[in-house]
Amino acid sequence: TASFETVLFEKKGRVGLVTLNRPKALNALNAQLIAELNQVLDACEADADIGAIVITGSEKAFAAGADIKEMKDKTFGDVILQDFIAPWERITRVRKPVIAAVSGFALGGGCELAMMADFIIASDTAKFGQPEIMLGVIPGAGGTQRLTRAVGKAKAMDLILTGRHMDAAEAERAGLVARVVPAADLVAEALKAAEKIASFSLPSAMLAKESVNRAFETTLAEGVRFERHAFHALFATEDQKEGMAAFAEKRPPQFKHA
Ligand code: CO8
Repeated sequence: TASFETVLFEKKGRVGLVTLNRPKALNALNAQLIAELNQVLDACEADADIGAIVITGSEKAFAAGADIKEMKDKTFGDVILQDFIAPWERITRVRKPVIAAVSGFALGGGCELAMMADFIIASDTAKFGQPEIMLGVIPGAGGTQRLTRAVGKAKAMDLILTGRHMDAAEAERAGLVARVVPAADLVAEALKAAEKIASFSLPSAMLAKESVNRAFETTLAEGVRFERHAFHALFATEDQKEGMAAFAEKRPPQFKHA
């Protein structure tokens, strides 16, 4: 496996485990980290033996936002010509399931990165926030849109306009995170969930994810039509035959991810 400076990568069975690794900067997201993360995601997508991806940080920080020191002197000309932030969206085009395992700070771009995953498992120490307003800007990697869809207008406005942090319990109540687990178990629990997902037929997991995402991008009628076509298409896979035969024969299925 290629080695990088700002992210660590390990294969755990059929799961790709990506660890953000700029501990001295609380995993602040700079251009190098995003470039390396994107290379790891490309490799996970290309690897037929990976069925799900977990992205995590350290116990203290998932990521404390975009790297403020790197961005502070950029001009309008710089950011518009570079299309600053565009490379961050690579993760939203990953077709395999992605879990964000969040401990400690997930602020600004860190919260936005976590929200680009398919779901978030948080440790009881997690803190979420969009504090960009305190820096004279606003969220720039989808925070105003994804947070609002996740928690509704009232709490999104509260967090984005005041810059306050939300703890794990509040984030779970609000629907931002799927589960909260003790900090010491975070990575093990996220890997367990990812291993379970990766044990199922990959085509079905990919179409399940794509179908859920349609709920955010189209009307109910179009979304249901998309789901119906995807459901029908899965009857062309060997895994559908195997999954249903195994149920009828009272044995575990042997999926081939095909
Ligand atoms: N950027 C750069 N360095 C950072 C960042 C950051 N976002 N966050 C922390 N660090 C650095 C600190 O500067 C410090 O470095 P040093 O030791 O060299 O002084 C080190 O990490 C440790 O941080 P602290 O000493 O501050 O640790 P504390 O435990 O006292 O505080 C906090 C932790 C509360 C998380 C605090 O560090 C903090 O408020 N950080 C900034 C949080 C923030 O404002 N995030 C939003 C950034 S803006 C953003 O994400 C815009 C997204 C839009 C898209 C942008 C795309 C690029």
